[in-house]
Amino acid sequence: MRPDELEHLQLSRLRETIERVQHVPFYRDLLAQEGVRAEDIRTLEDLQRLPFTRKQDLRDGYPFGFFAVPLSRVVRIHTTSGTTGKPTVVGYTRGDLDRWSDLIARNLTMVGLTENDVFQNAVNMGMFTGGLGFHYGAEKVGMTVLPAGTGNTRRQIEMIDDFGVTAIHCTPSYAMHLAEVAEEMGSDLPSLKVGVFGAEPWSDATRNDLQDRLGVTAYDSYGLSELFGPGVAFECPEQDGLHIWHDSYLVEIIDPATGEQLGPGERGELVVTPLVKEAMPLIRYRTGDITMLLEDDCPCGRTRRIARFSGRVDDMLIIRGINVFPSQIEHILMALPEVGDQFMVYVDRNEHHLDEMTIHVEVKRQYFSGELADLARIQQKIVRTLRDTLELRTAVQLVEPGSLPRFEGKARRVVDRRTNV
Ligand code: DLL
Repeated sequence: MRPDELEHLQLSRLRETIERVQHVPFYRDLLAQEGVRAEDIRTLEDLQRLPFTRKQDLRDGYPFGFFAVPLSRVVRIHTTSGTTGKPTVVGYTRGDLDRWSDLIARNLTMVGLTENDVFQNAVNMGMFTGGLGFHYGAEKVGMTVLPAGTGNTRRQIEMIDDFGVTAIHCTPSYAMHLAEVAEEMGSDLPSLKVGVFGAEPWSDATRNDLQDRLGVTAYDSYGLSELFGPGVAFECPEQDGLHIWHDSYLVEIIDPATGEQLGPGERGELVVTPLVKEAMPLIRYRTGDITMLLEDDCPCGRTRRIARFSGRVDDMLIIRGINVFPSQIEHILMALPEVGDQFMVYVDRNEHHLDEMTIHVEVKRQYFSGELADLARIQQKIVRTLRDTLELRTAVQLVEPGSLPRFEGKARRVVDRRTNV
């Protein structure tokens, strides 16, 4: 599309989005307060007159406060981690599902996949957007899709071998584990040629490792549930920065402290206004992810791109592809009467390349000096409660009250010891 045509399309879709958010009380009030109407948006520069939306706002609207259509038109719901107890809820109309799978299909096509490929989708198929998102995107390309899900790694390797799988989708850390198990099983996975990896940050060193060990070309895939899910940004065969579909997402990089827009080459927070979302339109959504616009156009001809992600503006952790906020852990622990004043979270990557979270928890004095059986019961209760909310298995170690570090300033309760992330 010519740049002027694209800009025209973006502007008209932005205006439509502003009309659509009028059905969401949060936006109706906010825009009225700021005195902005759809007809005031004359150029894309005017985007800066619009307010930001934060994850906290979505939390305040839990569960359906950000839906711009009646629930009868919402045909699917996904969730992702919230910052405290409740998850962030996202909804899709039938049209949304169609547009989302289209975006993923475009990405898969961009890296050369066709209906002749066999695609193993080795991520969680439940509320996580990565599973069904890629499932329908890959089906739309016409690939032969295996909804393999996670776990049972030896069986996954057998499927790759027996079914002649050519492309695999999973988190990069699970891909490392797959490589290791394949080596143990003596399989060099001759059919595999493409790896699509995302949902968590990963380095170029990990990419080289995965390409060598799995025999694939490995592509970075980025997205977040609030913007449909995966499919927001994706690498092309140049493997040098990620492309965003500008007809569907309006992109800004801002200084997270001031909210000012930054230019190419300046690192900041990615802010996205989705242009084609119906059930849950958003304006200037602050992703919390740090990247920058790259200065020059990509040799592939798709012009603009962003750098691979280099961190978060907040303290969100990604453990085995699952987002975890330290505030969630605090919220869960502090609601348990047996838990004392302090806790510490340690994150490691084990020898099988899998993430592990260990939480040291102080218990109240009366429990600590009590029966051992009681301590075991408390420990199990904490593990269970954390697992139910975070959907993640954690190791919990109970410790004596007063034994964990105390902080004078901002508490630093998370020690991330993973290297090569
Ligand atoms: O992780 C969607 C997804 C699924 C993307 C499968 C790619 C593949 P959420 O659970 O909402 O959605 O988590 C979104 O994960 O804000 C980033 O912090 C992080 N993230 C996702 N992809 C990447 C990536 C899915 N390629 C959050 N590099 C985002 C770095 C990533 N971080």
